[in-house]
Amino acid sequence: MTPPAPSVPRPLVMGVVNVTPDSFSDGGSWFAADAAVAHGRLLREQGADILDVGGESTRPGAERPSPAEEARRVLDVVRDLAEDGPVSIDTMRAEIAAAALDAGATLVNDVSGGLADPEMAALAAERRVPFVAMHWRGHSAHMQGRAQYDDVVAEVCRELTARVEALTEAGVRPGDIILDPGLGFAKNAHHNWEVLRRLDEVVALGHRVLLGTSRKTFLGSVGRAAGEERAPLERDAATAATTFHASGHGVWAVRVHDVVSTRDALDVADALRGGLS
Ligand code: PMM
Repeated sequence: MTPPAPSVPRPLVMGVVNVTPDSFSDGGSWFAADAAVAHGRLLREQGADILDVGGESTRPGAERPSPAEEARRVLDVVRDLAEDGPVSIDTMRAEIAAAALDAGATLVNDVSGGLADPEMAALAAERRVPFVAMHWRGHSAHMQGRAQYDDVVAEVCRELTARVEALTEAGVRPGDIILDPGLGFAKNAHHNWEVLRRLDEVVALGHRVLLGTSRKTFLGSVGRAAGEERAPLERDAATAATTFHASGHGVWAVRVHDVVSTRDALDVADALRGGLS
């Protein structure tokens, strides 16, 4: 007997390729271009649908690279990886996004949702590519001080809706806008859990939703006493648990460092919901 189709489509897997010396989760591991390309190819072999290449760490307190340095980090990596599959560029700078699209990227992932660079919305409109607008309240040096909400989910949805309005006014097609609630960005652990509990409200905004929980601090502290948090590389099982949860709520894609455990979580979700036998 053929199993019934799953009730919600399976999320895509976006594999993270950080070409940075200082990302919190894997800082420095793939800083050389050839190491980053090899890592991206491995993630693709493991089942990543899209590779997200970034050259700026958003870790609290991280210093921004110059535009020239960011370009130097990411463009060769994008060019190489785009030869054999979809690549997104994780940047807040329109000039880097433009150069990465020229190098073969097909999606722009802007953690500021177009707020950090006034040129970004026009670029996304002109290039007609999918554009990830993440919920953001300022650069990493300031963001944790802005983690203040009466109702985090309502406010995230309201602020994302304002981004959708600004982007569509600039000419971005609504169908190209992908929303991301921005876990860990101007949000403490309590806020992150609340967003995860109420993901349906973000999905109900009517856009594709990308979710990034991978190896974030709140997954290091869950179930652990202060001082006994898991290190970033020990957070993949907890990340997979959040992927399992997200897969039941209509999320379009999950952005993760570890593709193997993510695929396992999605396979389990599919099997339980009748998509695999
Ligand atoms: N998180 C990070 C970087 N880029 N992009 C999107 N759309 N969503 C996220 O949650 C997100 C992101 C920070 O994580 P990293 O330093 O491990 O890449």
